[in-house]
Amino acid sequence: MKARVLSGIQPTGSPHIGNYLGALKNWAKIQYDYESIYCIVDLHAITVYQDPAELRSRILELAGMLLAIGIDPKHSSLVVQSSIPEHAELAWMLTCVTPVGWLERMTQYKAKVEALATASSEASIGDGMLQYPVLMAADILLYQAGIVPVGDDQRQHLELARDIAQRFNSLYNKEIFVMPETHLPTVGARIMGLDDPEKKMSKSTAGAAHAVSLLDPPAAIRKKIMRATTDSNPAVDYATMGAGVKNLLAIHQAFTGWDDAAMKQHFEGMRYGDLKKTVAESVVAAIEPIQQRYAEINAEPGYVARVLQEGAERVRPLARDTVEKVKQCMGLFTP
Ligand code: AQP
Repeated sequence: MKARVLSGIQPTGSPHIGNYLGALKNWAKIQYDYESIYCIVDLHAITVYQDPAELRSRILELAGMLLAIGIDPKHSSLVVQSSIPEHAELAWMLTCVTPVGWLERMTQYKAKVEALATASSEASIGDGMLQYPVLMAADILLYQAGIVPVGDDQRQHLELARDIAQRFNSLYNKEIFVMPETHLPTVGARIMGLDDPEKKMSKSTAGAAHAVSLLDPPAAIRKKIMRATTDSNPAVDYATMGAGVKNLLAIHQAFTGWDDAAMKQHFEGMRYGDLKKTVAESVVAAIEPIQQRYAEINAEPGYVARVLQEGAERVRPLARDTVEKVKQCMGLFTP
């Protein structure tokens, strides 16, 4: 039997090259080696207010994009999280065994709270934001996924999922949950914002020059990369280069697959204008075929919705089975 893989992405905006290089590209690559479940995590998205009409259309846009980057519905189950109620059901049961201190220590929670507190009133920080990693643990443990391919930024959440699984198993003295492992790509694991290379590229970060979306037309991609923040040097110097230049090189390397020696030989001493042009062309070349497939997928009415329905039907029995086991284990009512 193949090991089971699970990963998720939030429909919080157009997927960007950070999502692609840190996660999605790898999803498409490994799907044939595992039994894969890829989840559009809309319940996670609503931990921050989302305009309902936009959220609805982004879910379908993201599903189409996942198919366009190569997720093959014959091999992978593509699922919208809220279409399987067991995600929320298991999350509640796990919440009850998770010490609140574990959640308060999560760096992503602290960063999001800080960003929201300065942007608006503190009242907009919902409890869902604190519970976010418990819901993520539920996503993983619901399907007994052994492998969870995520970007480097999600590593802490994955460790928490393991801690929760371990705590549950030992509290109830039963091996209910499979221990999930991480699976990280080596290059491009963390892509930073083009406008601020100290912060990771994010779908929901405002700013026209922050992220390259997988749906950006070539002219917009070139423009954004030409405006990327570098440093006060005129040209690439591997000994002293700052975070912005490192980020551009990481993007190029992840898209082309060049090794470190080839990268250094090509870019050492190159002026920043030329560096940016080279990177922009490698990004455009990689994204154009994805955009073509996206257009083809959307030209077939009802196709994306059908894939999502089939995905949900395939995984529902797994989800039901885990929730029944957990309910029995905890002494909950199981008629
Ligand atoms: N900048 C990044 N570099 C590498 N990987 C990244 N991922 C996200 N940003 C980067 C990976 O993409 C997958 C899906 O991400 P997500 O939508 O679940 O959540 P996120 O990490 O919060 O992504 P964003 O783009 O930053 O979204 P918002 O703005 O909504 O918070 C994950 O595997 C993640 O590691």
